[in-house]
Amino acid sequence: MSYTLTHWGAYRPQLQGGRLVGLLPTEWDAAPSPIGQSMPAAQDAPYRVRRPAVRRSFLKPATRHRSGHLRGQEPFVELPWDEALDLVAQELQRVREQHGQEAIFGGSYGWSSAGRFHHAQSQLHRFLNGFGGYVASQDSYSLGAGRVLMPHIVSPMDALLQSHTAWEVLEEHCELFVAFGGVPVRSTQVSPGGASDHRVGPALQRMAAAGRTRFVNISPARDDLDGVPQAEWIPIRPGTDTALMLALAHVLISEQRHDSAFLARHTVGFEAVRDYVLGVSDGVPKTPQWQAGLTGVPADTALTLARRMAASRTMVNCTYSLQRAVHGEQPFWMTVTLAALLGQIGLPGGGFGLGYGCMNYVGSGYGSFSGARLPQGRKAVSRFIPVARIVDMLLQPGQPFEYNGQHLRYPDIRLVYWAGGNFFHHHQDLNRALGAWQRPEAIITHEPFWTAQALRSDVVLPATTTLERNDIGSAGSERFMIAMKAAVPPVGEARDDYAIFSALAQRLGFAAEYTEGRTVDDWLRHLYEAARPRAEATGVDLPAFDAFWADDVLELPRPAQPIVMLAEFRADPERHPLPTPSGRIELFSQTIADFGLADCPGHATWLPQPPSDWPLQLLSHQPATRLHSQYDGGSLSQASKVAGREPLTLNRQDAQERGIADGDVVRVFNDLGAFLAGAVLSDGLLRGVVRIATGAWFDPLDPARAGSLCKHGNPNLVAPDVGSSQLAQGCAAQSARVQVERWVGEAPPVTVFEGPGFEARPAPG
Ligand SMILES: Nc1nc2c(c(=O)[nH]1)N[C@H]1C(S)=C(S)[C@@H](COP(=O)(O)OP(=O)(O)OC[C@H]3O[C@@H](n4cnc5c(=O)[nH]c(N)nc54)[C@H](O)[C@@H]3O)O[C@H]1N2
Ligand SMILES: Nc1nc2c(c(=O)[nH]1)N[C@H]1C(S)=C(S)[C@@H](COP(=O)(O)OP(=O)(O)OC[C@H]3O[C@@H](n4cnc5c(=O)[nH]c(N)nc54)[C@H](O)[C@@H]3O)O[C@H]1N2
Ligand SMILES: [Mo]
Repeated sequence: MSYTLTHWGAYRPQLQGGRLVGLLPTEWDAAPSPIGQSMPAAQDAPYRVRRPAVRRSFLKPATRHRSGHLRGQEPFVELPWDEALDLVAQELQRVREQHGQEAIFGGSYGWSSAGRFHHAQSQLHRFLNGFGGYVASQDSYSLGAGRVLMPHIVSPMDALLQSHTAWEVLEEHCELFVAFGGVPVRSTQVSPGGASDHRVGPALQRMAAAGRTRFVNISPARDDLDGVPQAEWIPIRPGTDTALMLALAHVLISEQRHDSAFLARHTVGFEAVRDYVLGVSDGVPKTPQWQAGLTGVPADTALTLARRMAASRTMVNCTYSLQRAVHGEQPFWMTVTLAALLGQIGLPGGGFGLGYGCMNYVGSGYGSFSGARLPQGRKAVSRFIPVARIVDMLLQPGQPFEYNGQHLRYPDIRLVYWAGGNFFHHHQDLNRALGAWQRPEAIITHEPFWTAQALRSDVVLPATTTLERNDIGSAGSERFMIAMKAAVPPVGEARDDYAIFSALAQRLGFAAEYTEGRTVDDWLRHLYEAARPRAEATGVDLPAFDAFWADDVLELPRPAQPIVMLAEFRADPERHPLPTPSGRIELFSQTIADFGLADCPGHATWLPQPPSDWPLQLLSHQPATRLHSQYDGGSLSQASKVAGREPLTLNRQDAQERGIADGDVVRVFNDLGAFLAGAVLSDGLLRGVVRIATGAWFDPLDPARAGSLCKHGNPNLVAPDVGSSQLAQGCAAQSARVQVERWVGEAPPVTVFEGPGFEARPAPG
């Protein structure tokens, strides 16, 4: 029996008469993800891309570069592979000759699929580097603010995430788990590269049963700690957590409950923080009373919580979601500051977490060794943008912007090449994005499915899914490596990204460099063997490739010592300094202060959300029934829809005031745009907050009309396209304010899963 690996888990493909009929959970996974159920039917659904396709006006040389405004409104013409590849190669060459390498945007953000070799972004970046370079993107939508902030104050984000204290250590030692944003088990279904053994749900269950750890869920939503039924819920207004944390700090400092010895030896900048918290520097003491008006958390609750935190072995966790907002740097910085005041960083069960409940691998207890990886070639172009600033880039070529203390300018992009992402899923303010998307002269996308992005591309090349190809499945801090074996043949004329880029490299004269003369199976062997010495250096003894491939599954060893984050630094900060300028935790960062940014000063600071007249805060959380937009058409996601649309949770009273009942179609809107959704009424969501999962495929009522509403429930119609701050420029999707009303009359049906219109090829001449 062979296996496959997805971001949401390992499965055993089940075939009947050569057809994929199911994905069975593996024997070792105590909490397999149901998302796999969605995959078999999607394999050959109507929204599968079967053949290379070109947008009608792009096929005609006369209108090719003057029809960007028609993207998403025109039928496609299917072409034989050779002709589609000739067209793409010709466009790449033309843009390079006329505008240079810096006119090619290959940022191509997105999760694509598990599997180290067929990782679409890696293939694209290797290809474009071989071609002479491209403008890249930096950081992620997930952790834009965190990735830029954390190296200044503790260490790079990846190193931190891989060294989160193991759940088993928390089980034994943690007395109080204070969870900003909760620890939603639904998000821990995934790990980038493949959550091969789901550990968080079971760990929470054991902790709930043992009763040794008290859990406090500080979130607008009760279900953010649904893994622990007895968890205490402190509802909080979104975007205000920093104020509560500052008040907790106020109690600790004013009652002398802070750990002066830890602060003196392991941190810099305590004095600046103390003066700010006590109000010495700005005249505003950050008391429990002060925060109550901002957060909605009663002063007493804050006071008691601070004392409990000081008296217990306490883990302070903050989910990524808090930093995906305007001023998103602050909750992360303040989480670290608060944990430093408690002085338990580096102790088992204490300190801080910046991602428990965000991914399966965070706190898994496995080492960071991530196995095989495809070399991406030499970077010939150094130009980049912070990933979430793509629309600014397309709309404002040549304009200056700030990023991490650098004064940069946007390049002038003529060709956009994408493989493995869905821009019309992940980007904010889609109406503005649609305008920007008209600008490039050519947009090329590889996709297995007719996503909103594929529908708005000029050339769409059909990519295989993981089920249709061999690969090596492995991810950092995960338990298993998987020999992923093709279960079914490619659908239609789909090819894997490697085959597509190889054929293009052939046309463009660098095939030998790109392929190094290897077939896919040669590459798998090569990449695996190249990983063995790296594995050995981290104490992991990998068997030879043939043994791995024959065995299907390889279990990686757990480190001899359970992982406790920053334990060495705690024990001896002189011998194990942090990679910050001071070698210590920077509660005050001179570097950041010297950038002189009003929206990110030199220490954690209360900065309110931008003012707004829209009455409700819209949170867009990660979906339980899919990964982002992937498999939204699948059975699991479809079964979760309400009135045929993405469910929107409203507080019962907010709904009743608006005459909205359970199951109604509602319109969610602000000055940026609007979408329809299916109402779900709840007592477990704070008043003034509405919440919808991301990932409903963008489905405008009238694609030809600017500002058309989305019939299906994509929250990015109303989420603002602004940076978290001038420091990080991270995605700030959570800072959305809206109104909601009941939709009267017949609601338009969702049609996005029907795929595009096709047209026969025009007769020559
Ligand atoms: N409003 C709002 N927006 C958000 C967020 C939010 O909280 N709120 N969260 C943000 C976050 S954290 C993230 S990470 C992003 C996610 O945004 P994305 O990563 O762009 O979303 P996915 O739906 O995973 O898109 C991956 C695409 O790759 C395709 N694909 C899969 N395998 C292959 C392959 O082998 N080859 C090729 N060529 N294609 C493949 C899939 O079909 C899919 O369309 O969204 C962000 N957007
Ligand atoms: N099943 C599934 N799991 C996933 C993903 C997926 O698509 N599907 N995506 C993965 C990816 S790419 C990422 S980056 C991670 C993201 O992990 P997160 O960003 O942590 O996930 P979210 O669901 O956006 O947010 C978690 C909760 O935070 C709460 N929250 C939002 N804003 C605030 C706030 O201001 N204050 C407080 N206290 N709480 C707030 C919301 O109620 C929300 O339910 O999830 C990963 N996990
Ligand atoms: Mo993400």
